[in-house]
Amino acid sequence: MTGAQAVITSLMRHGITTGFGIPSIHNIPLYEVLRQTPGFQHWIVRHEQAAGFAADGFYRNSGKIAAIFASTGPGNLFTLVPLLESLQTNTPVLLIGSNIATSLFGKTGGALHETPAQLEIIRPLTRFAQRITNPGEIISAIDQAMEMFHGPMRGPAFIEIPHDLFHVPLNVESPAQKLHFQPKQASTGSSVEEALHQIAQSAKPVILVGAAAALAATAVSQLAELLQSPVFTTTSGKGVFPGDHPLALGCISRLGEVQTVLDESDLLISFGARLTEFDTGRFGLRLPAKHIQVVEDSSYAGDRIPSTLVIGEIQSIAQALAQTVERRGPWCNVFEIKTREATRLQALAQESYAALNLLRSLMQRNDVLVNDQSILNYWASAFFQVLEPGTFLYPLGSGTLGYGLPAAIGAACAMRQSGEPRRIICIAGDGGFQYTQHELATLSQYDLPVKILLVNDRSYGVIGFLQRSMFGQMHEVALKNPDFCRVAEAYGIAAMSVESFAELEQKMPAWLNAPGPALLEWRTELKAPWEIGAIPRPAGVTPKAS
Ligand SMILES: Cc1ncc(C[n+]2csc(CCOP(=O)(O)OP(=O)(O)O)c2C)c(N)n1
Repeated sequence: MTGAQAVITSLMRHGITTGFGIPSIHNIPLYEVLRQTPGFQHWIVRHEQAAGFAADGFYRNSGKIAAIFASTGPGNLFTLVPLLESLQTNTPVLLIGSNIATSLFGKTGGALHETPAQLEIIRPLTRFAQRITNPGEIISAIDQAMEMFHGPMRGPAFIEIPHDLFHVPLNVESPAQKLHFQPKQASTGSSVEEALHQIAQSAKPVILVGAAAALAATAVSQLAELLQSPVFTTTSGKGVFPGDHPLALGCISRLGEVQTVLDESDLLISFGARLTEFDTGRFGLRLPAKHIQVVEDSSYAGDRIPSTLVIGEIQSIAQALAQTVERRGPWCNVFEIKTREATRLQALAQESYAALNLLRSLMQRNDVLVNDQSILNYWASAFFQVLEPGTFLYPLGSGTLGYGLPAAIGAACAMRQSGEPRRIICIAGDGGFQYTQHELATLSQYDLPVKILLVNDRSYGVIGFLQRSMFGQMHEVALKNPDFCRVAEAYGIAAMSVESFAELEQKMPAWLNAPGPALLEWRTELKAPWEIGAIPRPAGVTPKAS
């Protein structure tokens, strides 16, 4: 077995049977093995950045790990932003990247793609990174990456392989049997006891659910129902608790009603939630006097927000709490709050809110909404109702533009491989879309049925809003754009454009139900949710006095 065969055999042994990448001079031997491995599904993209985002979207939608294949220097470095996104959201992805030949190590200058300290550049954006110096190390490096993927702090792994080692035979016939991974860190009984004590003392508990609580969803629901406590989610956790549950109070990023409830509550119990700057109005959200934070690892929570940490497997901790707490009556009228808020939002008469409600009404429960970073995406974080886990993808780890389309491609590939028919919808602005617009080629090549809603305001709109708020003026935000419909059509993708909400309403069903990929360009100017008062403005985004 060669080094290249060891890589693919190890991946397959661990159930990693999907990869995104671009063949290159330095990793051709891997692609030769892939050619001979029909059980491995490889998807070619047009940029390594897209390979990284696609692997991220693939995992978030399916819970399955995908490999990213990239080559020495530029190829690997183009994955840096996706690795950052996956790192900050604990999303497992495995980058298999090459390096210059071992015979060229030790001296510098002139080697193709040579990159100073490649491993050291990438390592901080991973939770496991290893340089292979002997092909015999490949199998154990992939085993160690897998162990990290099953541990409490998951995220990206990088295995760097000098390209000559892909050809070198190993002294083993085939990798050992499947590994059995250590169970996740067990919780300490005293912390669960302490949590139970605080819950018993609390008269008005609220629950917050983050993405890391996905496996604990049933137990968290049981707990919420016993306590009759309202349940919020983070943006990443949307769908972990179904948005149409009678106790669901939506996403904390919308502040407003959230703050009112939190101010009244005396205890926050959060499960697998990271309280980010984006979700907390720049860390301005006031939390109840007590906060029990259930996480798998203390570094996931971070140390900006004080809490009583309960560390361990979230599902078993939630189960332990649900088995012990006593049933009680409601302290908060969730229905009334939701009705009041919906009336207030309707009165704002914003097409952004109406468009999201229209989209939701036309989508099935398990259809997937993948977000870029535009004004409509901020509205979606705050108000779009999500009904199932893994059906709302948002680049909260890095806040990067350009995530939407390639992550939607990853989700669509997961859907294609599982055979489960779902619609994958991507919302992006004209600015963000152009970061990874070239992935229309990937969509077209595989006929992946991603529906793109492109909101074209011919500007970096939200930045314009911030500039107006802070300085009363705008600068360098206006964009001269291509004709997006013609661009899509040039890639062989059906496209149409609408100029009004009435037209959007009329065309949306045909766009959503198109058999293959389809782009719907909505030419409009939407107000940012902070501008119109749908979300209170965080400190620092107050209108400039004229
Ligand atoms: C890589 C990257 N660069 C810059 C930003 C800052 N940024 C956030 S939103 C935004 C404007 C996005 O414009 P567009 O996609 O057209 O959406 P709009 O705000 O107009 O709705 C910018 C530049 C970012 N988030 N990511």
